[in-house]
Amino acid sequence: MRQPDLVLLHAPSVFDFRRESILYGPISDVVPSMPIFEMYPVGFTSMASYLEKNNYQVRIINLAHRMLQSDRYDPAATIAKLRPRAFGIDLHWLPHAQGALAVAQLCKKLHPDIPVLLGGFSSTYYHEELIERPEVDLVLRGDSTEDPLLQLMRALEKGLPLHDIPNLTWKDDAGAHVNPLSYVPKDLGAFAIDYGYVMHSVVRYRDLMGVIPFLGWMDYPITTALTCKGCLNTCNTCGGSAFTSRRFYGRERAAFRDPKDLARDVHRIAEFSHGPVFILGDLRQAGDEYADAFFQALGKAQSRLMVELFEPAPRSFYEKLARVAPDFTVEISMESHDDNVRRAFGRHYTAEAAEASIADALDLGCARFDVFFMIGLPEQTFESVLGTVDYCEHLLERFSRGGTPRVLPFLSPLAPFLDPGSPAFEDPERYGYRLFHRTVEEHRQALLSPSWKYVLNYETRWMSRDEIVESTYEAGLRLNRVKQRYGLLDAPTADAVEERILRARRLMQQIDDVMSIPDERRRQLLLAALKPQVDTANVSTVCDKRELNLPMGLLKIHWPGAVRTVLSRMSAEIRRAVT
Ligand code: B12
Ligand code: SF4
Repeated sequence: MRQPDLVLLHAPSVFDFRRESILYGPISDVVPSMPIFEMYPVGFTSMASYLEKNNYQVRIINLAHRMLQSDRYDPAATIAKLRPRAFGIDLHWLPHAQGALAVAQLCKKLHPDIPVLLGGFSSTYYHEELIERPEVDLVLRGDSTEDPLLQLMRALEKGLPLHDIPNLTWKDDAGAHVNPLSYVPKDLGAFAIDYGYVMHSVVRYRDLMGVIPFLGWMDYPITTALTCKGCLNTCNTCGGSAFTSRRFYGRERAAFRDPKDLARDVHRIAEFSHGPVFILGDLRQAGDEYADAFFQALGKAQSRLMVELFEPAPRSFYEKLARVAPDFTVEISMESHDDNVRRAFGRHYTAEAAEASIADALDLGCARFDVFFMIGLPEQTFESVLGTVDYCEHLLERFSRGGTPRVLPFLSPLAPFLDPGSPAFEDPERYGYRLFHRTVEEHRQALLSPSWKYVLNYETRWMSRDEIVESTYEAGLRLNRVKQRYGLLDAPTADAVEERILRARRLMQQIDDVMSIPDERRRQLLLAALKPQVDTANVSTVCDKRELNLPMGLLKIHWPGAVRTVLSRMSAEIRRAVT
């Protein structure tokens, strides 16, 4: 089998998570991943398919997923067998600071002569620190790297100089070089996510587990379709905001995909998956005309559409949505029940407006409305967090039909990190934050701490780290029972969640006690002894992750469509090779 030209590796957030005793806490309860964040960036597929179209072979290996799947899986053995022109590793989400750098070290140790490339948002923010590390040779910056990556692959293949490759930070004997961040495309037409690439690569490398986006995807194959790069809003803790993009990723203004391309993506997904399609980014961000053009191009959705709102939508939006996707679902992040906290976070609408919008959506057939709240926000106190739980109950009371709630509230902490590059990270005092870690190295070390309290990189003027943790558990306990009362959870599930929260709380206390022991060796021994209990408290701490899922039929993957997609990719590849 031909060696791939580029291998893209996705690390677990903590490389040795199978051995380390770490109480991760509810840091990933409201995303599909486990706490080691095994999901790789969706940009892996767009980079891979762009290079493939230009005759470079790319292999994605989700090491995190493979390691989760099997205790015996040895990432070093996999990497040792590979000999690409470069290894690419995402340090996109900062929670991967430890794992991504450990994988980089492993690649360097096993293949000292093969360049190690880092990319993603966090790599962009920290490129100057990263390039100083011996395990990192190259950093490709920016929110779009497909074309610079192609130029880099050509330069590596032909031994050309690296000076002219946009967005690249690199080093040679003379030291580090930072090429201009000049590639920031406004037109996203060329970067469609080629879902066929993934299926084809399963066949080519005979490796299904290595490309699966997250544990459990085969049972719940949710797929995303992307509306834009960047964002028009600035939420104060967000590292993907307009402020951050402008200041650190070179993007002056968000760029939007052609609504026809977006509609095509939704149809393509339905060819191989019976799972829901999550439209990333509010469809109305680029104006109502954008949403209208999308609905028109879509015609009728073959999949269940999940749409995201950045602010409450008017009734007319749901009317149009219901015509193309009658069983649509919606999600909105209200962050807090308190208008002042929401405003301090950077969202400028009232709870009253949100409720009016929810009422309209449900009236027009919305199958489920998910509302997300967060802990660790500016101006948010312990009492305010508990007030949010009461508000969740109010939502369930108001939006039930025939005893069945049609709204699903979620409450989780802003964790583990305040995003680098966000307004609050850049100017913590102004927003009432106090930072504990700033550099990559500080975050890398923090990730090895025994509990999520010590991993958290912040506390606020209104809540200490202890209070953030305690309010999370207390609110989790209360919301769990509220959900049971309203029939969203059956008694055994609610009991199990409560048991996990109580166990996590006890363990937190035990870990704090151990941390107060001065003798380092004894501390390590005691922490290691806690691992079996810690592992059982690590998944779905404050809510059961399965609550996120929409009900699905027995058939999850549309196999005939998947095979057709693979065959058409293979014939395109043969055609390209012949011409
Ligand atoms: C969609 C999204 C998600 C989706 C993930 C979809 C996916 N698989 O990628 C969901 C909702 C699951 C999610 C979860 C999380 N997210 Co998120 N997410 C976003 C969002 C809104 C858009 C990102 C996006 O789709 N970009 C478009 C795609 C096509 O590009 P891309 O994947 O970024 O890849 C391009 C570049 O980044 C770069 N690149 C990326 N990796 C690599 C690697 C190499 C080697 C190279 C060369 C280049 C490169 O090139 C790619 C191609 O152009 C951003 C905010 C924003 N406005 O950007 C936040 C954002 C990226 N997420 C963030 C965070 C914190 C998280 C979570 C950690 C939150 C949590 N605690 O649960 C989790 C982690 C999930 C995991 N790994 O398991 C932060 C990251 C801040 C930071 N620097 O750490 C952001 C900036 C804002 C936010 N707070 O939401 N997220
Ligand atoms: S959190 Fe706010 S700033 Fe960040 S992507 Fe969402 S809407 Fe945009």
